[in-house]
Amino acid sequence: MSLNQQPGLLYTYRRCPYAMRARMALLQAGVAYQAHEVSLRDKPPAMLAVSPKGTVPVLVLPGGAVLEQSADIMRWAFESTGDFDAWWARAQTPFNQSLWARCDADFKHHLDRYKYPQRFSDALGAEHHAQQAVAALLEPLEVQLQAHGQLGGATPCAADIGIFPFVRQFAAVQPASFEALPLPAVKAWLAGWLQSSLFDVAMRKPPSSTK
Ligand SMILES: N[C@@H](CCC(=O)N[C@@H](CS)C(=O)NCC(=O)O)C(=O)O
Repeated sequence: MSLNQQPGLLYTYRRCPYAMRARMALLQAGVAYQAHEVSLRDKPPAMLAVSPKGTVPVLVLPGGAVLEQSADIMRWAFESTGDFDAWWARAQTPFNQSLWARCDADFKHHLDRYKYPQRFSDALGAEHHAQQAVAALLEPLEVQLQAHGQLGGATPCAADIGIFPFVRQFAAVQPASFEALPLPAVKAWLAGWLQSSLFDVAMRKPPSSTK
């Protein structure tokens, strides 16, 4: 951020995995932002005025431009600061792009049905969705992480922080079942991100928040 520029306004929800990946990218890129923690049940009219679709995160830039997809906020964070250390560029390999797409589509679909079986009228059952989620994302993730440690290679890239919040959510549904999975590299990767200062700072509660 240049010295005379105001920070952007980020509408966010602390526990939302899409908002987590956006906050982590902004922090990693060193982009200052003003966080506005929203209640998903009572979204601020000012947010809906600039982004009627009503999902978080939404970033309103000082010039008035609105970024309303988490991946767009991440890309903007890295590219507007020169993509130092190529965090964004290294996420653009065909493998990382395919894994990211699986995360946001199939994995999220099955994760929601595993986590909230009562919300979905679906006869397949939570265990079926857990297995499908593992096959869609965690197994290919395991192969990559066994070879390189991070999706960025030896060091992380935007795909690591883009996907990590969703794997965290999956692991938290039934921690004992997750621990029993034969995915040692995914578990080590997840543990590393959970202990990272980047995640710690991204999860700090705004002063007025009670959530
Ligand atoms: N494709 C969007 C998805 C964002 C999203 O679905 N966020 C959820 C919270 S985790 C949301 O705001 N849902 C609206 C609601 O619950 O009313 C993105 O990548 O930013």
